[in-house]
Amino acid sequence: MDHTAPTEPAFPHLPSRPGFIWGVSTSAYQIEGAASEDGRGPSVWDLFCRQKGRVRNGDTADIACDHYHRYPEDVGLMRRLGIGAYRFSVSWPRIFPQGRGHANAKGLAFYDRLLDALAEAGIEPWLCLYHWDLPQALDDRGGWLSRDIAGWFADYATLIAHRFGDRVTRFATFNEPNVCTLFGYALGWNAPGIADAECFARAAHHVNLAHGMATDAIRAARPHAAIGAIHNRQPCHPATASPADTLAARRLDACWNRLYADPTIRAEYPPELEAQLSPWIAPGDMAAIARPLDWFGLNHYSPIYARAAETPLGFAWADAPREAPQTGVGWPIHPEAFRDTLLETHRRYRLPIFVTENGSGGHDTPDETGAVPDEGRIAYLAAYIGAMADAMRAGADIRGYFVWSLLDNFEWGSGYDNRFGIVYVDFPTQRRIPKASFGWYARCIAANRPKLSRAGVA
Ligand code: IFM
Repeated sequence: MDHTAPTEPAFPHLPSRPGFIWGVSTSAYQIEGAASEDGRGPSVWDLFCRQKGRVRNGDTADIACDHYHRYPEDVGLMRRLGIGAYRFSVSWPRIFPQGRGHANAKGLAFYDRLLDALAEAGIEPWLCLYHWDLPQALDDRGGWLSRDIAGWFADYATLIAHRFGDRVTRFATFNEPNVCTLFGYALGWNAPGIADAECFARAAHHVNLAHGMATDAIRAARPHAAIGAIHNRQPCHPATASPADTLAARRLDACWNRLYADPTIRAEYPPELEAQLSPWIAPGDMAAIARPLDWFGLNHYSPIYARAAETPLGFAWADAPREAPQTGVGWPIHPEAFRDTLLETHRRYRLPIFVTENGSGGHDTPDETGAVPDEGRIAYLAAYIGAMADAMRAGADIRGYFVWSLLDNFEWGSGYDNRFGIVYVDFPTQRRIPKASFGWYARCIAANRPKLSRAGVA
């Protein structure tokens, strides 16, 4: 097998698709650090991390990967990987320390520097507006519970599109709206830490409205932008075959897989949630939410499980069956579920799909030689990329794949314990050590690069 070292899995070969994009993803809050530098305002996560017991080991993202200062080294790593695109998010509180009003020139200048470095490396920037770091000043005014936030978000989108749209074509409005609302407003696991069914429905609807208004704002500022949103879609299974657990899984599926993609692309809410949402829906909202989009961002890791419980939404997370193989952080490994999710997403939404996150978490440590062998992650990536190739052969329109993540980073409530990077970060020194999976991914990309004919044409 070409390019394959004896001990590593063969590289999955994708069906030939000219222009297929290989990339990596990160998010601002998880890597940037510099939390109070150059005028950045606090986000809801800065305060959440300071509440006792919210984040493992009391970790904060004040420094994180110090990417704010070390971005040239990180872009250098991307260049070594041979990727074509880098998905990152912009920190709303770095741009608008108060969430709106006065824009922070130094915050904007940071993203100018990053975009220039990417251009220099020949890497296309994919810019996501929101990866969960809501400005605290807006939360103080109600945050996602306030309908006004849709307009605040659209104003932020307008500024970003005007400022960076000369160098960015690919814009995403939200990353995983399901996680930030479900975990942040229904389960209380993420910032701002609310556990209330009514708050969840309000927040969800306002996120959808904000998505629609921001889509229009970007389009108005940059008519040639390619706009999408990024959804985490995973099969939801009942913990047991009981009718109560089956209903719980159906409700989790509505909240997790359909509550955002269905209204934004199909102009309809899941029937299971209509009663909870209807008090917040004003005339004209569904048309304002369902704006034309250019692509679908799919994040996928593993199936999830639900059981009936007396919680605000009537379900609770359940453990995966014991016999299922698991990643280092205990997530089930099920590449066939990825293939099926890709096919189902293709059939349901009919948009070109980019896999914007996929990867494996673990508790990696350097060995005695200083190398970081992560064979488990390599096996995971090989199996999942292979499953993606199967979905492509079965007809799914998949145009790109981004690994989560370039770097070990601040993994929300798990702090720095769970490492998803293909580059190890030694947080006390900020030294970057490419893991074995980094080399594997680089070789996988190279093995799938279109071969040039003698005439130099692919
Ligand atoms: O780290 C997160 C990311 O922020 C959103 N998607 C899942 C990743 C792993 O948990």
